[in-house]
Amino acid sequence: SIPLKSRETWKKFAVQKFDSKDSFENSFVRHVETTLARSLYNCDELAAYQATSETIRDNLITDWNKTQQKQTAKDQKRVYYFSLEFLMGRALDNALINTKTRDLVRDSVDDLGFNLEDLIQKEPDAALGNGGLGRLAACFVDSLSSGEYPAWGYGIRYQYGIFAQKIIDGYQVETPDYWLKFNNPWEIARNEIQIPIDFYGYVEHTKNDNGVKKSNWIGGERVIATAFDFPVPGYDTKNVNNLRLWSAQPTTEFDFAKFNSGDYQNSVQDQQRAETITAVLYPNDNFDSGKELRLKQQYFWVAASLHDIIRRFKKSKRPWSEFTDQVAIQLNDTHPTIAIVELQRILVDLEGLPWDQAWSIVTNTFGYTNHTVLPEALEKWPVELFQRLLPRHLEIIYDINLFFLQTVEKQFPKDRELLSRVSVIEESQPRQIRMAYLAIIGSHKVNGVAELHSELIKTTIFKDFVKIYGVSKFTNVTNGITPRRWLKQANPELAELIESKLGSDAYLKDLTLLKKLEEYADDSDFVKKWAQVKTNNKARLIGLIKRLTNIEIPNPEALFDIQVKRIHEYKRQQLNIFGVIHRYLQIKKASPEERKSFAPKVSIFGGKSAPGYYAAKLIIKLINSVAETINNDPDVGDLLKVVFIPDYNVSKAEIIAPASDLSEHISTAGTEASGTSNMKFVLNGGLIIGTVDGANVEITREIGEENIFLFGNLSENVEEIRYSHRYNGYQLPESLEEVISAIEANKFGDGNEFRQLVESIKYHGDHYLVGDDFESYLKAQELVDESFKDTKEWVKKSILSVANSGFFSSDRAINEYAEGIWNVESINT
Ligand code: 73E
Repeated sequence: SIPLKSRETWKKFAVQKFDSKDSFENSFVRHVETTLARSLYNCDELAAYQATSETIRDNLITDWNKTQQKQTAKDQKRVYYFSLEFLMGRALDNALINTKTRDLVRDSVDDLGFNLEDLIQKEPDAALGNGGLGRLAACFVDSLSSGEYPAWGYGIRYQYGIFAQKIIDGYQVETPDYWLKFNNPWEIARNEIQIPIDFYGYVEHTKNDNGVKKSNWIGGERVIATAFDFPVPGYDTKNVNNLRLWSAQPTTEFDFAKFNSGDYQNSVQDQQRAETITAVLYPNDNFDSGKELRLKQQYFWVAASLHDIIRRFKKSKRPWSEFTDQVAIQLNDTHPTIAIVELQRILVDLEGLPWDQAWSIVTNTFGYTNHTVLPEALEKWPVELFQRLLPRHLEIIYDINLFFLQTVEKQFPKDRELLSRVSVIEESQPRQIRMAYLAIIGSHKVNGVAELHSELIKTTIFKDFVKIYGVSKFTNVTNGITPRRWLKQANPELAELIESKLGSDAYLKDLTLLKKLEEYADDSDFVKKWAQVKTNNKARLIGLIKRLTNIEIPNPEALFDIQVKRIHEYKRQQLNIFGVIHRYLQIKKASPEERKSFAPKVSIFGGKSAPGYYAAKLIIKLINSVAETINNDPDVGDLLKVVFIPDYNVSKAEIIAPASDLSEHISTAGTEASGTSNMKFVLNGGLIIGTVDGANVEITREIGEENIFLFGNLSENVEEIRYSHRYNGYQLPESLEEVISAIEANKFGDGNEFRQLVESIKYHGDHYLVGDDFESYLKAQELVDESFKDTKEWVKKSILSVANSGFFSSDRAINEYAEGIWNVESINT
């Protein structure tokens, strides 16, 4: 470190954060002229965005450094959030809001000849995630920083985020998202952090001098993990936490055997392959594709993160027995489950701890969050693949399983069925490793993400484990969203109106303060302003739709009915579009006089399908075909418009969520673990039509059932109905038959094209219960139409919903994790 006599010099020149227009502008110009090597003559909007971001970044790094120093000095327990996805979206606007510098920066860039809103649009979305799971991780790091928890996120710095979606002839076409094409001001490359990660190879078994068995894994391929740090500023605090994302690089060590045999070309090429590990995010939501490269990503990221954490722990010179006083790790789904095995390997093979002591440390370190019960999403890996890629880890998994099954056998003697049901190894062809079971066995707490879901996992997929471990190992933490991004940033007008009544912005840190808005639900001046904000937000969305699709929405007073989320049969966009077709047929049948009684409506869809998910892609095509017919039918006019917004992402969600009158959360009951867009829409004053599924249940409880439109079969009946479909047959309701006939009669393009979609419902069991819920859905939609006609009542529902949505802040969720699972405290307590 720096000698004492030099420290005064350092202190004299300690970096000053900008805190005025002058100091901002000074830094901005310096970044344009030095960092970007430009000048006032060639500073375009992109350069201005970058200079602005560099200036903010300087402030963040200053606080980031102090935060890390403070956390190190305090030396308390830290939490590490392991997630294969962080769907962060844009950073600039969020940083301006969280550091409360937005007004100052807006005025400064105005002085400099730019418009802040335009600069913000220049930033590419950091779209390193698929959907809800990745966005949850992003909301959680925001809340961890805002709540001043000593916390790090760990993930992968994919070079390509989720693909960009184009719609061509109504079909989804995927194009690569090379989000790093310009210099990314929001990351700090830590080239000095280089962690070797091994794959393949073999295991050496030896004995030490005392005759104790030792295992030593000799890797066969090595890559280097380098760190990229993303500062995560909290709201209204100087606390800036770290999100560390790993990138794969080739080793500089050479394969000399190949090199010397004259195969220089291949030797270099092998090394180049290292980079593919972190090249691209797998674009499947709620689906396990089981590809070798995916498992490589998982081990690469987890091994690098654990190495980092252990290095930090070792600096404190504590004994291993204190590891769990210093470290909590949360597994965001099973994707990082191999961390359980890797930590056990490090402790036993490298640190020489006895198995049982190591295992106790491991299980007390990890917590596991389950996000889905869908069988096709539950991760399994072929034993054979593990044997090749991670041979020592497979041995350890066998041992973990053996010891686990031995205790089960003691507890439930002679129940062979039970043993085979709960074994980590599935005795199938090929044999597979059940990652969820490994995650349960290696963690001290397992949680679901909404009450209904957490109950479901206890009674279905993890039932046997409740019997074995007792119910207290299983808990619930209902998801949440950050009100900074999803209210203040996405809906500045509503935030301002709320602030005017609550007297401060304190609700952004304690969202339950919104409750006070109830007092104004009948205040006619407030109601009017509230409605005006919604109208303005709808106008903003109309502009976006026009830009992206060229579709004109003629009537901003129409009911905006929105469903934006990943396209999936279980989320039932098909149910929605069938409802739209039904409405269309009703309009067509009506006389011109009768048509006047229809409430004008705009049906808005958006979302990506996994590239290989044929049924979901058909749904997108159907929506676009229906849009084409309806939008061009003069009989319909302004009564109904249908829009598919292409390339749904976080920054589009920020414009869409504030503009809904109604949003749809209509999954087959028991399939959507939580949902989080439901929370975003409610927080922005939209009402919901939904099934009794996921967090809809708690939303209903919080905002009152008079303020939500529920419909459909309940989760406890779904299995029985499916069974009955299979063995007793079933009949679709006439209303749905009529819709299907219209599709088959080529009313929306070539009906033949949608045959597979139709047949899965008509003849192949209707797994998602579209037919069973259709009539109930239509009834709920009728109720919506009725309610919407009474504007005053509708706005009142909207206000009361927002007033009672405080529970859905991710701050609340994080506090629950901290207390109930991590045993971690905020730095100020
Ligand atoms: O209900 C959502 C939930 O709100 C759930 O489907 C989603 O997680 C959200 C946050 O808890 C989710 N994504 C995945 N599993 N559940 C998943 C699975 C495999 C790959 C990618 C994503």
